[in-house]
Amino acid sequence: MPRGAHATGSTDTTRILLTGAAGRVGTQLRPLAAREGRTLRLLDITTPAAVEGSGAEETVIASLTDTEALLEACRGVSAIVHLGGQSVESTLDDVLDRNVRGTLNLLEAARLAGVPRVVLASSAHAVGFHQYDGTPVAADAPARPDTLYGWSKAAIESAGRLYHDRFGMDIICLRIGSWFPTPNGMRGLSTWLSPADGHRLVEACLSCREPGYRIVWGVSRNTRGWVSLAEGEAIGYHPLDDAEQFAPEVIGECGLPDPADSITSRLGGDWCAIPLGQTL
Ligand code: 15L
Repeated sequence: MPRGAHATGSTDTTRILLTGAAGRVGTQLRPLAAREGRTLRLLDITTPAAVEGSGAEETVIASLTDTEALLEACRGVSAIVHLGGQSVESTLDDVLDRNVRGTLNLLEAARLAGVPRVVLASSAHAVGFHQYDGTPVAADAPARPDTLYGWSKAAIESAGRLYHDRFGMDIICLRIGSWFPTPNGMRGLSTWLSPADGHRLVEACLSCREPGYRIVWGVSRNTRGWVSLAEGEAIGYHPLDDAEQFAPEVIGECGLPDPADSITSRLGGDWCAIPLGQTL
């Protein structure tokens, strides 16, 4: 095992650090991840709102740039679910500070505090330029970012690889499609991750034995899906939801895509054509 390594195989989920806990996905996850005997330590730059159904929680108000606060926040947790940072396209400074530096700061704090497992929220936009051609896109398809944001997510994945290879930490990167209560438009029929499946995925990441470093897709079992579910199934993620139930409504609203428009079958959709580095 590499120098400074932590033991792998941890399945203790009694105290979990959740970064970005006040954000959209963090807020959806909190009540789902609540369980007897588990405390969620919530970290964000703003106070997370009270959420019905959430369980035992502790709050840390801190930025991903505050290395001392991150180290304190990492002490005594058995795993980290890292959702924090920039979640849409923005300036180079924003994605560098909030995603690249922020994630490296967190990984270093996790290493110093002896946290054996970190789940990193990556994104479909890290591979947004891949085109679906009828064969499911593998979870570890090479990075093909569609934006600076997508590039920063690819950098996060590689930062995770560094911390796994150097220190033996378990690092699971989630290429999250579209985590929303319902599919967000036509592309969402292929990329949707229901909150319930998002929760199933996080629990699989927390409880699987000795994952090492891996990348898995964060999508539901969508009839029109573009990506491979095999890598997720290998760690016990068995999605149950399918965006197809929303298809009539979505197609009614958006109309069918133009098959001649190649953007519509790229994983990143119209993010492949938005101005680079402009805040959405
Ligand atoms: C993402 O990575 C974003 O964080 C989220 O806001 C959605 O835009 C999602 O991708 C998506 O592509 O639907």
